[in-house]
Amino acid sequence: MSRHLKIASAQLGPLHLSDTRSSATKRLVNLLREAHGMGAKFVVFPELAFTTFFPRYWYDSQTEADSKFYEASIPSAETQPLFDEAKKLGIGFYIGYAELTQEEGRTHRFNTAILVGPDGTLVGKYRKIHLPGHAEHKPQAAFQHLEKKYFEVGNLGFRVWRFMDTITGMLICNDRRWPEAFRVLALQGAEIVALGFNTPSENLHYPEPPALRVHHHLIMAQSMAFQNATWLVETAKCGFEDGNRMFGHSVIVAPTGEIAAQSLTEEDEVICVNADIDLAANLKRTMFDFAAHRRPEHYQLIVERVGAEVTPAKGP
Ligand code: CDT
Repeated sequence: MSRHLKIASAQLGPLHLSDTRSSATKRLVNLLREAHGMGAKFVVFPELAFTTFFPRYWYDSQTEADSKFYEASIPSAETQPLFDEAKKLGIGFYIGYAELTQEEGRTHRFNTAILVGPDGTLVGKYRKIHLPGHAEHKPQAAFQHLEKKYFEVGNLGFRVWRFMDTITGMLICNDRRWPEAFRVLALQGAEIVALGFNTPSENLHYPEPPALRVHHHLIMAQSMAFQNATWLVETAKCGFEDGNRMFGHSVIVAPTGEIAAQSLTEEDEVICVNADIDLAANLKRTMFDFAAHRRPEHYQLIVERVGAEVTPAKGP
C-alpha cells in the first residue's frame, strides 16, 4: 500500500491595513474547516498570513512597523484560535508570519514559516533566505518591496522534518525562484515542499505583462517539483490589498511535474489533493536517483560563486 496524505492549499484573499489579526485568524479557521470537510490532513497557508503584505509600505519608525505587523510570540492571544482548531481537528499545518525575536542579546526580524503537527506540537521552523526587493525608500515607485529593510536573511538553513509519515521541507515565496533551495531540500530526502507566497501582479522593476508573471510562477513550480521528485504545495495571499494586486494561482504539483490542483480565484479558496507520497519516493529511485547520477565534482561554482562572471574557456 502506498503512502497517501490529503494535502490542502488554503489560499487567502486580500488583507488590508485596517484588518486585525483576529479577523485574519477567523478567516484562516474557516479555511481550515473547509479543508477538513474535504478530508485534508495537512494544510498549507500563505506567507505573512496574519497581515497585509506590509513590505510594500515604507515606515520611518521601525517601532511602529513592529507593533503593526510582527508577532513577538506565536501563537498569540489573537492567533491562538487557529492552533486550537487545528489540534481539535487533528490537522497539521504550515503558516507564515513576521517574526520578532530577541536572540543573542539583540532584536531580530525574520520572514518565518512554521510546521505544526496534528497534535499541536511545533515540528519545524524556517526563516526565509532569499529576500527580494530593496532596503532603501523608493518614493517614485508605485509601491515598495522592502523585504531587505524589514527582515534579516534567515539563519536556520534549508531543512526537512519527519512529518505525518513523510519527509517535509519548507520554503517561502521568492525561494521558489532558486533551484538551489529545492535541491538542498531534495538532497535531504524531501517528499513534500510547502511554500507560501505574496507576489505582486506588477513587476516593480520593469514592465512585464501580469500573465507572464503567472506563467513563470507555474513553470517554476512544475520544474522544481519534477526535477527534485517532490510534491510541491504553493499557497498565495492574493487579490487587491488596499488597491495593490497580487496573483492567486495557488498550486499543488505532483512529483511528475503535473499540476494536480490549482486555485481559480483571488479570494479565500481551498484546493485539496490526495497525494501519493510514494510517487516521490519512486522517482527518487529511478529518473532522479541522485546517488547514481549527480556529479557534484563538477558543480563547485554553484557554491563558490554568487554572481555570474564571464569566464570563457581558454581552449577548445
Ligand atoms: N514575497 C515575495 O518574495 N515576493 C517576490 C516578489 C518578487 S518581485 C520583487 C516573489 O518572488 O514572488
